[in-house]
Amino acid sequence: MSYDTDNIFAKILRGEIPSEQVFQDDDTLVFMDIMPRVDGHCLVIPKTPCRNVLDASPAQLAAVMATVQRMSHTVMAAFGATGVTIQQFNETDGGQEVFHLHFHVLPRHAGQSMRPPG
Ligand code: IU
Repeated sequence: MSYDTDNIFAKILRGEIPSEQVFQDDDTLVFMDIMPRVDGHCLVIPKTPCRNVLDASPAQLAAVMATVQRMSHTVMAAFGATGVTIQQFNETDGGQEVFHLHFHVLPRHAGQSMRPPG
């Protein structure tokens, strides 16, 4: 499958549409999900084009996962969470809606249910 340079996260990376950015390094960007399923729900993406895990290089996966781990600690501390859910979807039939690789990082609390998508 190909990479669509007009996907919404590519536009965020180019600064063409706004996002609430909370962290970046040379290889990755983190911003808050616009439809958060829990408080503190953020998304970690690579800065380079990549459709999803099926399309990712080992270097992209390594960079993104390092940031996922870092942000897991950050949002757990920031939101007083006692756990973290990490979600990731691939292709339409796998639940993917935006076709630029991203990991959801969701800080969690005891007994807390997640709001449904959208
Ligand atoms: P996916 O199923 O993991 O591909 O869902 C995409 C996510 O991107 C979903 O949680 C949206 O709320 C989120 N999102 C966003 O944060 N900013 C946007 O402009 C758009 C979607 I469009």
